[in-house]
Parts: sequence; structure tokens; C-alpha cells
Amino acid sequence: MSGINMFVCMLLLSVAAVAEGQRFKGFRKFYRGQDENAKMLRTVFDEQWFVQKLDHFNGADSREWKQRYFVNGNFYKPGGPVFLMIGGEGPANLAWMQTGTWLTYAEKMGALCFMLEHRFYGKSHPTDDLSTDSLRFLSSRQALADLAHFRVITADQRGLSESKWVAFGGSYPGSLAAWFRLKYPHLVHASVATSAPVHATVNFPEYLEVVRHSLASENTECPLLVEQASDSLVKRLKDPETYGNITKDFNLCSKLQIQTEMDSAYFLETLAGNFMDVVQYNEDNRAFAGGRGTNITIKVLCGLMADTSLGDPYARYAAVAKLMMDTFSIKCLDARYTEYLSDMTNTSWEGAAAGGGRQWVYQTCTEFGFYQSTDSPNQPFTGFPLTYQVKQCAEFYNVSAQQIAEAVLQTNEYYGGYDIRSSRIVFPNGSIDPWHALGITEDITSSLPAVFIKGTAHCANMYPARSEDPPQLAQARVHVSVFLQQWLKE
Ligand SMILES: *[C@@H]1O[C@H](CO)[C@@H](O)[C@H](O)[C@H]1NC(C)=O
Ligand SMILES: *[C@@H]1O[C@H](CO)[C@@H](O)[C@H](O)[C@H]1NC(C)=O
Ligand SMILES: *[C@@H]1O[C@H](CO)[C@@H](O)[C@H](O)[C@H]1NC(C)=O
Ligand SMILES: *[C@@H]1O[C@H](CO)[C@@H](O)[C@H](O)[C@H]1NC(C)=O
Ligand SMILES: CC(=O)N[C@H]1CO[C@H](CO)[C@@H](O)[C@@H]1O
Repeated sequence: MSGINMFVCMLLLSVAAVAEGQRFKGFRKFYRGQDENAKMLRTVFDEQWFVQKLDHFNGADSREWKQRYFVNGNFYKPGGPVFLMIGGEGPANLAWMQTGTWLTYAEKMGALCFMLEHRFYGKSHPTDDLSTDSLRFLSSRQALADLAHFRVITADQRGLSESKWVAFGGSYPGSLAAWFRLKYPHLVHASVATSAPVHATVNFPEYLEVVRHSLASENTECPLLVEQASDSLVKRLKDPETYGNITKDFNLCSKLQIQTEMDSAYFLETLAGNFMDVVQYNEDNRAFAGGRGTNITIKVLCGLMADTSLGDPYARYAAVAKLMMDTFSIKCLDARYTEYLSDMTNTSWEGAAAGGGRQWVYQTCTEFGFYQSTDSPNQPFTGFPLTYQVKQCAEFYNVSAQQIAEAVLQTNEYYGGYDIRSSRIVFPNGSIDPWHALGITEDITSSLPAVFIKGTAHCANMYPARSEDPPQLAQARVHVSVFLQQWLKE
């Protein structure tokens, strides 16, 4: 997953992709295959196509491509605002055209709603392939320029130039929503930047610290048990005699082979990923868009880890893996780095990682880092250090450690990191979401407010409201709405 345990509020990923034949976590972390619901919705909300330039920053390059977008005009009242949902690192999920908090706001405010898919994801293919040469045109800056061009032309064509445009996004698109307002203030009146990591960083060990904290908030023993299990597994990995048992215990597709540090790191990261996924999306309402496994919560995992009837912590760790596999109908676990490498280096749009894995990891290597390493002592996992993540950039794209470090510095230079200077951007965040560590967690100014949601995970406020939502989540939704209504009057 190499820094990939990102996001996608938009896409509700999870392990399901593995069930569909993708064996690698990078992908599963942020992409869950579109479901039946999406097919049905596609007939209601037609795909539309917008002509974009391949390279917005080179006037001499006139190559063009078509970007996918969707429109929902059901709530629009002439003179109302225009809402733009920003797509992220996976296919644009049509479920957001039909439901979600932003549509509740749209209804209240009489907004016309658009959703624009991010270049290089879903069906928005700017190039013929995903070679490193083609991926040069994949960056947040190009994506923002796509948004700007879409905004200008669409406003012209539909008579919306006088309307106030509001950008929405969660996770990486949340950062884009903030940066769109920052870089194009004349085009975007306000933004809702949910769970947005605005600070780029090569190493992101805090992610697993928050995972530990979130597990501990369920049961203080829980992270300790996870640590014992993980340590016990690491110890076994040193003895090839045990590989037969490990293969059986974790239901691996083929006998465990550990030839390099990359092999063991990948295996250990895959298993830690069970906990990372569950914490990141704990008890959210993504089920509305077909997300599976929403009843697998921190409570459930910590319950298994504390269940002595299952055997020692190592055996319980295996039980967690089995539960995840059963839930997502995964027959066996393919934890081979070599296979992951082969998927990630396939440059075809038909390749196993073309749903977003190859593209997103490229963005981490060339813009953001965000590597969720085990480098902090204050977290329960072992065995996937920063060096493992950084090496992938070299193996997948020939990007060196030095280049990543420079790119990340430049990203913060360009956008301002935590020190973003703008106005009318609201930053909702959830306290148990590991990504909040890179987000805006306190009001910067009265016009750059943070909305804190105690006890919720990644992007919770974007999902449709439910009766079982905690009161602070319901309040956060109202809070954001009040900001928007106030700003739309300005
Ligand atoms: C494998 O597991 C069995 C019991 O499940 C145990 O008896 C055996 O010692 C284990 N083998 C190794 C090499 O640890
Ligand atoms: C989660 O829900 C599924 C389907 O409703 C059910 O089969 C499964 O037992 C549930 N798992 C847990 C841990 O509650
Ligand atoms: C890339 O993936 C496609 C689709 O799975 C496959 O047909 C092709 O052989 C792969 N290319 C390489 C070089 O492995
Ligand atoms: C990798 O990058 C280095 C320096 O950036 C370059 O000299 C080398 O040719 C590249 N290798 C490949 C296989 O592209
Ligand atoms: C999880 C998180 O980042 N929470 C922060 C969100 O913003 C509030 C301020 O409104 C902070 O107090 C929280 O720490």
C-alpha cells in the first residue's frame, strides 16, 4: 500500500478489490470495485465528457483528452450556487450523485451539482498507457488546472458565470478542494475540505500512532495484543521451518517465500492493513454506496484479539485475517511482493493496478510521500520501514529517495502545508481518522475554520446521515451547512 492507505472517501475501498482478482493492497486501500448500484445509477446520471488539455502548463502542447463528469440538476434553483465534487484517486463513484451530505446541502441551497473525475483515474485517461513517461502528466497541479478549466468553460456554456461555485472533497480530494480555493480564488467561492491531509511528508509514522490510539480507545489491551502478535510473527519469519505453518495459518495462496526484506515487509504490511482499514473507516456509513464489511469495526477486531479461546495472540491475529477474508470473499491471501511488483509495473490500462494503484503510488512518490511506516516506537506493528516504501518508488518509477524528498518539499512550498493562507474553507476532521495528523485541526482564522468530530473516522461527515450517528457528527454536518450559508451571502 505504500502510502496508499489513503483515502478515498469517494470510493470506499477496501479489500474487495482483492476478491476481484487484484492481489495487492495498494489498490485495495483506495479502490473498491464499482458495484451493481453504480451500473444502475449510470443509466440515471449519464456520463458526460469534457475536453481537457493534456498539459496545462505548456502552451505549445495542444494534445487533448476527454474527462468524465456527471451532473445532478434535481435541486437547482436559478440563481443558486454550483457545487463541484472533486474526484480522487479512483473511479468517480456515482453513489455520490444520488446521496451524501453534499446533496442535502444542495437541496437546502438550491445548488446545481457536478462531479468531475480526476485525470488518470476511472475512465478519465489522458494518455494511451500508464508508462512513467505518461504519468508525468499526473499531478495535483494538473488536476487543479483541469478543475479550473472545467469551471470556466462550464460556467460559460451554461450561463453560470455569476453563480457562486463551492468545491467539495474528502481525503486527497479534500486537499484539492482547499487548494482549488487557494490557487483559483476567482473561480471558487468556498470549499469544504473534509479529512484533508494538507501537509505533505515523506515519512508518516504518525498514521500508525493514531491507529494504536484508536485501538486503545476501544480497549487499552488491544494495541498490546496486536504488538505481541506482530512480534511473534516477525520472529517466526526468521525461521523458514515455520513457513509451512504460517502459510496454513494465514491461508496464503502459495507457500510463503521470504527472499528479501521487501517480501517480509509486504507480507507484514498486508496483515497490518487489516487494522489500518478498519480504523480508517470505523463505523462509517459508506454502506450506502455498496461498501461491504461495515460491521467489521474496531470493537470486533479488538474483541477477537482479546479472545483467549482462539489461542495465543498470533492465532488471534490470524483469526482477524480470516474474518477479513471471509467478509470480502477472498479465497486465499496473496502476499507476494513479486506479484505486487509485477502488477504495479504493468503500464497497460488493462493492468491489475490500473484502477488507481499505479497512479496513486506515483503521486505519493512525486508529490506527497505519506508513507505509513512502522518507524515510530509508539505503535504496535513491525517490519515495514520507510526504506521499504521508498524503494518502491525506485522499483516502480525510477524515482529516488532524494527526488521524493525534494518533491515533497516543493509540494509544501507550493500549497503552504499547514500554513495555508486563504478564506472560506472549512476543514471537518474525525478524531479517530489516522489522516487527521496531517490535517487542519484548529481554526486558522474565522474564515478557515476546523470542524472537529470526536470519535469519527475518515470522511464520516460526507456520508448520508443515519439515526445511529453520534450527536457530534450530526452537529458537524449542521456546522458546515451554517458556514456555507453564511459564505454564500458574502
Ligand atoms: C507447526 O504447527 C504444529 C501444530 O499446529 C506444530 O506441532 C509444529 O511444531 C509447527 N511447526 C513449526 C516448524 O513450528
Ligand atoms: C457482518 O454482516 C454479515 C452480513 O450481514 C454477517 O454475515 C456477518 O456475520 C457480520 N459480521 C460480524 C462480525 O458481525
Ligand atoms: C499487463 O496486464 C495485462 C492485463 O492483465 C496483461 O494482458 C499484460 O500481459 C500485462 N503486461 C505485462 C508486461 O505483464
Ligand atoms: C533512472 O533515473 C536515472 C536518473 O534520474 C537515469 O539516469 C536512468 O537512466 C533511469 N533509468 C531508467 C531505467 O529509466
Ligand atoms: C482529529 C482532529 O484532527 N481533530 C481536530 C479537529 O479540529 C479541532 C478544532 O476544531 C481540534 O480540536 C481537533 O483536535
